[in-house]
Amino acid sequence: MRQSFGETRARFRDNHALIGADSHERTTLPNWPGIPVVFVIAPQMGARFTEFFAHMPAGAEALPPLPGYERFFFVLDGTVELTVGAKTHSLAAEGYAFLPADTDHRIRSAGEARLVVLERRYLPLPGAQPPAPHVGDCKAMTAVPMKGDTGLMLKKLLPEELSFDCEVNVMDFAPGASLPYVETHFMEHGLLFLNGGGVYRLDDSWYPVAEGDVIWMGPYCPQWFGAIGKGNARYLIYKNWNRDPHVS
Ligand code: UGY
Ligand code: MN
Repeated sequence: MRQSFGETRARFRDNHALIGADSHERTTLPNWPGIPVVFVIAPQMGARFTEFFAHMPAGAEALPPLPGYERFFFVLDGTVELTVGAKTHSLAAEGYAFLPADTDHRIRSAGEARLVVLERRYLPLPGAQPPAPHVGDCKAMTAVPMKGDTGLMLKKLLPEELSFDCEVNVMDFAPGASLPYVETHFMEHGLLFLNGGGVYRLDDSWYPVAEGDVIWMGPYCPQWFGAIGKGNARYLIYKNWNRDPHVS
């Protein structure tokens, strides 16, 4: 995207950040060999997780994250093959997978593919088994109204089990729909706009937002969204949950 006079919509504040594709900076990682990655959320900004885009060229292969870290990825473009143990899954756009910490796996791209990846250090629950790997297809899932509002439909991509220390959802707003109130909570969010846009309130600022934008919401960042436009606005949103705030 062309820019003039050094302008950007990117914002970085104490309790939130907004990063659009126009300010992406590609970098490299040892476990994503030959694969440009763009970190949009990282501990350096105060987050307790990472969110990044992986631009996989044809024939690339990604390795697992650091020991103790779990990984979620969602296919934005192209198709990848995920191998976990003896099983290989083919994941096309909107396919996704959760790999528990210390799960050996490989992600291969036959052609070009683009992923969004979330990673965090797993917080085990004493007495509970860690979660199992989980693979799904967002396109094939049935959405349910959020808090009774049929203008705001929700897909929960991960099983609702206490062994999971985070959730990843897709929220789909009809034109004109909004969050019912300004949320303020200790949990963090990493959010990617998949389609459409609107106005996002973060703390005391209101931002125009659109497809491709990423938002970090830190603990207690007041948050609200209203969809504007003729089409639906849809976002993928991570949240830490199922853990006491003393440890999460
Ligand atoms: O689950 C959530 O906290 C979600 N409703 N937050 C958000 O969309 N900003
Ligand atoms: Mn929230």
